Amino acid sequence: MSNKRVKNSTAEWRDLDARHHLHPFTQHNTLRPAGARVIVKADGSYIWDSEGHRILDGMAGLWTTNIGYGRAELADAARDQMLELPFYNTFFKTTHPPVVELSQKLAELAPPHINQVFYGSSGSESNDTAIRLIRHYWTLKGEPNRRIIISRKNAYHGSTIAAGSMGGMSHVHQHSYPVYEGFRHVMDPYWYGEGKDGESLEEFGLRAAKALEDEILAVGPENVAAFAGEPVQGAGGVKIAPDSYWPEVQRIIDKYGILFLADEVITGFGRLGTWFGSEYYGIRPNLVTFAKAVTSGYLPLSGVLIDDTIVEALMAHNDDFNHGYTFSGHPVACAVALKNIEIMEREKLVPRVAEYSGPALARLLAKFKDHPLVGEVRSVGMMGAIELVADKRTHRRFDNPGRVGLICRDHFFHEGFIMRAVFDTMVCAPPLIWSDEQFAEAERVIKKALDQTLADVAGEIAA
Ligand code: PXG
Repeated sequence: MSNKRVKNSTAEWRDLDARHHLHPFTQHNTLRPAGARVIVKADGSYIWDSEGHRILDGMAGLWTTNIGYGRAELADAARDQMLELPFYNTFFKTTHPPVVELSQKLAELAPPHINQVFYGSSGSESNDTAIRLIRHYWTLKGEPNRRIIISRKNAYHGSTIAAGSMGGMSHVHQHSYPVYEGFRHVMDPYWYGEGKDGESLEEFGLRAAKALEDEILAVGPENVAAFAGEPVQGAGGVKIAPDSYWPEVQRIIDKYGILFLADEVITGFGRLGTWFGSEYYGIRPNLVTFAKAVTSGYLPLSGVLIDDTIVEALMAHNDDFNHGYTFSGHPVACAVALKNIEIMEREKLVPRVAEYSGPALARLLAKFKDHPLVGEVRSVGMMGAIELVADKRTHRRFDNPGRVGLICRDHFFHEGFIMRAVFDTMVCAPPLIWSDEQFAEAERVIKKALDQTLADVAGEIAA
């Protein structure tokens, strides 16, 4: 690979970055003196920094590069489309071949009752679209009081004010007070953190689902528009619901006749070993939001898959749905998405997760469950987590949540591996292309980094 961007200018890039670039979700007064890491190139499952370190990417960029880096076919698809039609809008009764072809393809991959797509460029935008569409639907149906959307604590649905309000992270709400009204947050199905002594996984799953029904009854079913949830909470810490949870949630949704929004920004496009996480869990959402891996991150693209019930309501009225983005259905992003999906199909990456990589990730994580720092390991498909705790027996956390996670994350990085710290839970979501070589490399690095972290905090661990 060419190394053309790696010069001896790391210090200069860091300096310019500190002076001119504000980063997302960052404490700038600590980043500035330390300096940002400069990532200069990537290939396959690896990234390289400006000092020449090769790093195994256990996070697929940010839950995104499912087919891995360095795919020339995607660059060719983008180049060809840029020369043919780099941009045209889809507003005023116009369309173009890439958006039509991608929509047809997505309708084919989505569950049978879903046949239409509305596009944006980010997951946040797609959730904003879904929120507006849900409320518009109920207005069209003559039930305008149905405004409340119930989601879950620790959910991440994006950073725009509406998507951030629907999300359940208090530190996201902090900056946008007052958060939009009309959202309620119920407990997330997080057994390791919320399960009671003696409560089985199955019982806990039913209790977590009941929190939804309790909230519906508390606010009045006639006021509830929808339930929104990620099939597996990603940014919240790879929280995987017990088997009893989703069927019960679906039953409650059906009982009260509310809409169901599945946020598949992370679980879409193969991460769980099915095209969508809804298929994995056997749930029937009315709306599915997607982003990230639809293009494997090579270009920004997102959307909402919308079921026939909602489309029929739109078709039955003359009202406009006054919503859209300049880049809704951007032709180059759509062309890249089509090529990305073609590659996933050709290389059978989705069944590969079900048959090979998902089980391999589970085996890898299981090797660390007896480590003195580790409270629990869990995974589904190519999403995994290692919980770091001060006391394995009682699940007691370390003081100052997040501190030990960052220590561990830095050890990972120095060993040439990226896992993300969600407070003290280390999470991973590797590209779907990992082979035995990457799993073996990850095993060596995780062992080393966990041991180094243990040495740093040994005095805080329960005997
Ligand atoms: N929904 C889900 C489930 C997400 O994970 C979004 C919506 C918003 O997508 P955009 O494209 O607007 O960022 C996301 C994004 C992290 C992290 O630290 C996760 C996300 C974004 C940034 C950081 O894990 N997920």
